[in-house]
Amino acid sequence: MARWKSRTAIAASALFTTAILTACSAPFIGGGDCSPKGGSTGTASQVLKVVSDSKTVGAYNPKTITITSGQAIEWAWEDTGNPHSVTAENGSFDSCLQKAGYTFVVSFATPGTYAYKCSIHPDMKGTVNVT
Ligand SMILES: [Cu+2]
Repeated sequence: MARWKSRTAIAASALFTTAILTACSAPFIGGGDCSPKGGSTGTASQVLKVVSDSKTVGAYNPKTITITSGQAIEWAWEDTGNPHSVTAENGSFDSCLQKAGYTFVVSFATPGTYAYKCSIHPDMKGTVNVT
């Protein structure tokens, strides 16, 4: 008499591996189709760091900054793990996705509150208050 064993355990293992790979894939938007806009060649009065963060992947340090109209801000990328962007909510400036070592200067001529974010990390936000 012959006895046969079920091998469904192998199929279950393959399905589990596929699920993990799908969850980890993230789109890399802006690598080729995004051109930086709204940048300035002027001298910045303050420098913000673009750093890594354990909760939001990336962060702007400081998150909120205040300048007077006519001044400029420089963002300096320091996160060596992930690319990030400085993208204005109103579309006026966009650095596109950049890596550590990159710098981006934006000059603000008009008083107001300017919200910006990273194009691929929704929890990565910052605000520029121009008085
Ligand atoms: Cu980011």
